[in-house]
Amino acid sequence: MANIILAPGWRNPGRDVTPEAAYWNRRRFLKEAGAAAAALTLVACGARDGSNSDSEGSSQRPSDPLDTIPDTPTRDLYPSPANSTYPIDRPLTDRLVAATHNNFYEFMTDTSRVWERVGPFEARPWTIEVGGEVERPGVYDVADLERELGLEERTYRLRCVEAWAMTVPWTGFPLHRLLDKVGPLSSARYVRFVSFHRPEQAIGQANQDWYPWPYYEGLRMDEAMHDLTLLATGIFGAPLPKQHGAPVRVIVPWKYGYKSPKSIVKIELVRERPPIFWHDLQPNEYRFYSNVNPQVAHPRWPQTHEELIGEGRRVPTRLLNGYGEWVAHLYDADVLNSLS
Ligand SMILES: Nc1nc2c(c(=O)[nH]1)N[C@H]1C(S)=C(S)[C@@H](COP(=O)(O)O)O[C@H]1N2
Ligand SMILES: [Mo]
Repeated sequence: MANIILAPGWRNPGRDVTPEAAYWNRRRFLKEAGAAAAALTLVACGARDGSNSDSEGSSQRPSDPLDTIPDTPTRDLYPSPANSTYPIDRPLTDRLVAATHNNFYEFMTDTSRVWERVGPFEARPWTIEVGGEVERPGVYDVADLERELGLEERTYRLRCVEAWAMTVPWTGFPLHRLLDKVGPLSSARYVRFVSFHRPEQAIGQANQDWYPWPYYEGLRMDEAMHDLTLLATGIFGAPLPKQHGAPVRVIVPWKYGYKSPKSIVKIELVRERPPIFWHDLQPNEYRFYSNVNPQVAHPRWPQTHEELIGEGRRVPTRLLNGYGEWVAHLYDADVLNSLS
């Protein structure tokens, strides 16, 4: 990734935040614009076969942001009983606001339009491969895991490094239940997550080929085993809409949002600290730990405040996103007070 030119002034059309990808230089930007135009042309050609020809040119464009929930064999498990161990001090974000403000670069960098692009993505049925330093590696069907491990609802704050935040009820189970099931070996020190790679179903993977797809993330073993860390399969009492990471994603509420990878296909327990997608792209902006910390400014976004999406209200950022009572003991001052 040589020749990266920071373009702090560049903004997504119509957006009031600078996206994580603002390191694009003009050539890359033009490349995407060109590829997007080419893709539209292709789809527009398809439309001649009689499929609908709306302005997006896609016959698979959802008509509604909540029309993106895949057919789910475990629909009867939703809504699930609420677990209120972790109290919340903010009103819930509006469900439609959350479903139309998404970071999911596999589809599009414009957060307001991700939902329009997820139509072709086949999010069910779905399996996760769990392997590495475990006693019982295997390929697990998400629907089987939902039934076996038990679903519950937890309302968490989620804080994006772009300084916006939301408060939403996730449905899922703590990741430690799955890790206990597969039996971590004592050699397991970190957990590595990998998202899907399907350029034929995810237009952002097809036309932004400079990203090192698939998306990958990681946690330290104690972070992964912490009760706050969820594998989420639902939101607002229903299975996840595709733009939120259907059918299963990680949620780590005390870290910046990019530490919560969507639509994961692989969980691997490893000995060494795994590389992470955003750090590999911009090492001085994204670090492995990425704990929410108002005192540690990101090079492009001061982190002292955050905007509550849908409300437009700005509130002070809280250390560890307000979860310090439960996770501060995991870190020494070095980790907390550096960009990490
Ligand atoms: N696979 C994948 N996971 C991802 C992302 C992404 O682009 N791809 N974006 C991350 C970022 S930056 C944020 S803030 C959250 C946003 O989750 P939401 O769209 O459900 O609010 O997803 C995270 N998980
Ligand atoms: Mo984010």
